[in-house]
Amino acid sequence: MADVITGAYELPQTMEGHYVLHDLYGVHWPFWLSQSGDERLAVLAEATAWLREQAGAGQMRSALYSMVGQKADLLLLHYRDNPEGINRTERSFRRLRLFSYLRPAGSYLSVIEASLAEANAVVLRRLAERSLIIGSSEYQAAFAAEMAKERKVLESRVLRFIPDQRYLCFYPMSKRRGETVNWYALPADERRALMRGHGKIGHRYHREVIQVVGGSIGLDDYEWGVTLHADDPLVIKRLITEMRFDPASSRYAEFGPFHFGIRQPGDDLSGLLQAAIA
Ligand code: 76R
Repeated sequence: MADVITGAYELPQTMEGHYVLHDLYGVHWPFWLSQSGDERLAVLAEATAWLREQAGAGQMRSALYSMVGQKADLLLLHYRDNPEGINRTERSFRRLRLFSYLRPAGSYLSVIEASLAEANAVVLRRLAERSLIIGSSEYQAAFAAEMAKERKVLESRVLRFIPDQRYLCFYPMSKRRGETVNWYALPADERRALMRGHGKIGHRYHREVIQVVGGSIGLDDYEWGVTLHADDPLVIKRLITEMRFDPASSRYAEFGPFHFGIRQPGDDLSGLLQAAIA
């Protein structure tokens, strides 16, 4: 509570990387299916070439998912260096002939985020093992050198390519700001301890699930967009279930709608749109 009374609060330190757009569409199936085979082939050829160009050779900066359920038919996931890059991509998509056969089914903008708090704690622990005098210039130099290493590691995580696991689960979430339970009114130490607990659980899944957390305060309706990539759909279910019991989520998390998709091998739009015809 001291934080609240004095007004002295400590902001979370984060590092940001690529901007991310989750772009969801439904297909106007009757309209699409009423087109001649030639028209459909021409539309698909144009859209396929576009998607290939967007993905970048071997880079996975854009990827296509076939979505399960009625919320959407397809998801285009884009990673770009800045909002302009995202905006250029969505505008060029709207100019494709394919676009007239689609209906918007939602979008979400975020920027990949990593917490510097954990890196900071790791470095402090590492320095504690060396016999340096805290505050000395030697200590400060060692701290700076170790932090630079940690930043490099974090950089590779926030400036990453799209993971290519078969399944994707995407949902936006916020931390609760209620009158009795309020994440943002917690002292920084408590927030850090809760996130450490969260990270510990998460880390047990790190071989099976790639988590990409996009910060979206000021960018979209919730505070984060969480994307989980895995080859086993039930591991995603298990991980989210376990998180629900962890206080960082059980007390403080609020969730938006969930979206579940299957990676379309080779970003094959034709496969996705023609499969329903066969
Ligand atoms: O980045 C790291 O690996 C450090 C530890 C870590 C942070 C800081 C971490 C680890 N997460 C962090 C931040 Mn996460 N995460 C979620 C969800 O469904 C729910 O209940 C919540 C949705 C899941 C499933 C998940 C999984 N994480 C965050 C943040 C930012 C919050 C903030 O800063 O206040 C959110 C919103 C969030 C949400 N988390 C992990 C995972 C997994 C699997 C890991 C381990 C990653 C690894 O070790 O490779």
